[in-house]
Amino acid sequence: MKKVLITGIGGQDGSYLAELLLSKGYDVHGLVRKKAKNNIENHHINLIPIINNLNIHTAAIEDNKSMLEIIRKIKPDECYHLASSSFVSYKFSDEAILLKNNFIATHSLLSAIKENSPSCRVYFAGSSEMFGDARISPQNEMTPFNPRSVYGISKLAAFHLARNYRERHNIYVAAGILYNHESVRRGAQFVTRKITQSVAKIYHGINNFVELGDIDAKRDWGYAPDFVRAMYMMLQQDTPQDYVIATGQVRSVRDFLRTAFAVIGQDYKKYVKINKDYFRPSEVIDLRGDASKAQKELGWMPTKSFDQFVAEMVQNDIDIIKNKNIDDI
Ligand code: GDR
Repeated sequence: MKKVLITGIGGQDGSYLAELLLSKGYDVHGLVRKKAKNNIENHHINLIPIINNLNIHTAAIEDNKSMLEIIRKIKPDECYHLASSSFVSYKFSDEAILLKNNFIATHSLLSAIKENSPSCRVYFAGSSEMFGDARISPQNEMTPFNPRSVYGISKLAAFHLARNYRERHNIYVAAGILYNHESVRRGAQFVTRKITQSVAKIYHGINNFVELGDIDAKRDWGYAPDFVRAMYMMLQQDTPQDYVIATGQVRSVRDFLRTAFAVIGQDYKKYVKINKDYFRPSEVIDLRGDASKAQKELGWMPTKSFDQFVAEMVQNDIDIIKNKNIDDI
């Protein structure tokens, strides 16, 4: 039985990956922060249905000593490093946290693997934000990086570190350069879920508008379970490599609104308020991924269309409210 460690197991991607690997017969270990361990219901609701099949460990991943200990104890065959601060913030006060959670933590994990489980295959979660204000579109694995946010810089620094461990220390590390990926498990701070939750509240008559930033901002949005499958595929290759995972189709927040409101038969224009506070200072321009390497070498293909997963997200949020006591909302 293969052993796997997933950092950030409680998040959108981590929980889908845990389900996928359980279905493949893995012994699944997950890392969560201390305060989450005894309160899975509140912190990691997505893990509740599978919690009895998981081995949950606590550690501050940026702390090298505790990571050395955890890796020595588990000795995983595969490790998916998904824990990170994932919200793209431009606030000065968040910069040090982003660097600690995205860069220092990656160093702590990789060095612990090198010391205590050097044959472990590692997946590193890179991001399209590493391309930032890309000069070429669509972007592929050869496109120069040009990050425009400290988030993108922290991910790119960790990406270089991962490559360095691969080339200098011979550790099997594959990196996914993942574009935005959404699902019913997406956090409410991201624009897609913010919109689908608002549509559901409008449908139930609880709210009558949604407040957003730049609705002409564009993204290459895919379906999270498809992207998680690509992570698994990357670690099954003979040689570790880096892959762009994206749909290649760009849509605006406005397109997302139009599609989501169409699910309840409404015109989004009646319900949207623009709030300048949500605008970002150096918004990236044309992030469109070219996943042809992953398609050719991994045989990866997305399974769900934009319209399909937007409808699924709206319906899910409508059902959540329907099944809740109105006082809980
Ligand atoms: P992103 O996702 O920053 O691309 O990072 P997010 O959903 O936050 O933003 C997408 C776009 O929507 C615009 N926008 C708003 N965004 C939010 N959050 N709230 C709003 O009210 C709003 N109005 C407009 C944003 O300006 C942006 O253009 C995601 C994360 O998952 C990262 O971890 C990951 O690395 C990248 O995708 C790829």
